[in-house]
Amino acid sequence: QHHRQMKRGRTTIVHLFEWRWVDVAQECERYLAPNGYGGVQISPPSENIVVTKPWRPWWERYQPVSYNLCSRSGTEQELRDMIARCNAVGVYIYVDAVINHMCSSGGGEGRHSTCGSYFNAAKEEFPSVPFSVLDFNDRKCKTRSGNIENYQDIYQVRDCRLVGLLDLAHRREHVREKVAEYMNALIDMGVAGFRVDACKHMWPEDLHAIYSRLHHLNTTWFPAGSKPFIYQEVIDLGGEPIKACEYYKMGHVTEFKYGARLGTAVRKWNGEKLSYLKNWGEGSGLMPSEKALVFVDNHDNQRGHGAGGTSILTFWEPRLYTLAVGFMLAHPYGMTRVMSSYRWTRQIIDGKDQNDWMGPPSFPDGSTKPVHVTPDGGCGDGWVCEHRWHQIRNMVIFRNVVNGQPLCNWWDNGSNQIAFGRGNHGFVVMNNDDWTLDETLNTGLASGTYCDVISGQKEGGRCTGKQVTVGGDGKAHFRISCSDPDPFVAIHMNSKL
Ligand code: LAG
Ligand code: CA
Repeated sequence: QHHRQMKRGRTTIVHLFEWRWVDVAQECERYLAPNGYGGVQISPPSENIVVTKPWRPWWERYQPVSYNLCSRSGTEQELRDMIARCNAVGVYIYVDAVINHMCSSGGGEGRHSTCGSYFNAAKEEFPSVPFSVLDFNDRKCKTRSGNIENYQDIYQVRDCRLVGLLDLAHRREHVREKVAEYMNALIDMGVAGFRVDACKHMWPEDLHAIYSRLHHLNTTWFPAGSKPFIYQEVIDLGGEPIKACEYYKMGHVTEFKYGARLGTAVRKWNGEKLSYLKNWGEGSGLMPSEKALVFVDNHDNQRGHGAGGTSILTFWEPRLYTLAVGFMLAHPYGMTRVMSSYRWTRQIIDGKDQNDWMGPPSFPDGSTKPVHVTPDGGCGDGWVCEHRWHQIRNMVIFRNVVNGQPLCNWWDNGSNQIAFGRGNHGFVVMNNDDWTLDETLNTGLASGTYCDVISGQKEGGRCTGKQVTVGGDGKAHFRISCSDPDPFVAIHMNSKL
């Protein structure tokens, strides 16, 4: 479950958070494939509870009531069509699998679910799966409230309810079978893997038992014998007894220290500097690169949920955000995931966003709005589409071009100006100081004139941005003013004029 199922030469996943399947399908064809994106993480496709207080929050999708494939993103038929169309253009689908729990114990009784399936949360009955009271962990959980109360106790973290969500008993054969059946239905439809939600709250041995029942990928699109790529969401910032490393043998693991620390460095908090990123990676205490799924922000911590805290950078601070994403995509560490968000009316009072629950752009009936692409290639109607920002898109291409090349020619000024290369394939220079960067640096690239893909790009043999001349000795002169629209420059083999 480790092989990063991705078309050759592609490296990066984009999380199209809350997008409808019909929009994902179109985006694969019209944008992701032509621009070298390797895959899409989709929002949970399973049927979930409909929450109306608050009104249709994004997090209702983390409360399944069955494994029927209908949600605010669309129907099973639309999901199937999306998978086939994305696969056809070499962009693979990774499903957000919510398997630790069902809906909240207070979810009520009835058919207030995305395809109208009946359930009874108080009685723990989910007949469409079916799960019944026996399939939940209640007797195993020892806390008074039945909820997780103390993260220092691994038994309650795994056997009690996460924020009141009915906790599935994965030790039971029936539960393993039903969860595997759900994941296998998706594999058979053609998905390439899973982001497994809330893995900290499940026992590694139970996850192993479930993963070992998974089918090989669909041979319409993948070589026979291919295994799904699995990346497990485990929030390990240190300080708790459950460690990310418990999950390495089963797949990749989300590296939450990445965004928290990178945000701190780019913000220059706690005396951090970009030059301190010289040993970024295992050397600075991150998990092994070949296990790490990395991201600057995710759907939780961009709005104060999950983990990471206030250092996390998001689209709300575009200049610093772009710099952080640029660093991530230029640096060889980890498997990279780009976030693609929607805007909401953020209202922070005493450090907490009162509207952190708000769902995607939607119509009054609660259905999700289509993603509208504007003439300039951006997105409208509240969709942010960070993955279409030219700097981010061009750095995804950069990462593909330099894939497999080692980090080299590191330079820094001891402060917040840094530069590094990737073999003889690409080079980046970043200036996060409050003064101009004006340096001649060894790029490792062949001599010639290159087009900076941050201020512009190569178009029809011409450069729409800054040009960089690399001499026969591999050296080039860079000048980045701290008031430039973006404080960094990136050049690569394919941006040579
Ligand atoms: C995750 N990873 O481990 C997801 O990334 C995260 O988005 C999920 O929480 C969580 N695990 C459970 O799948 C989200 C929200 C929570 C929300 C939960 C269930 O961050 O805030 O809880 O989904 O919808 C909500 C309310 C809670 C309430 C709970 C049960 O916010 O106050 O206790 O529902 O009613
Ligand atoms: Ca659990």
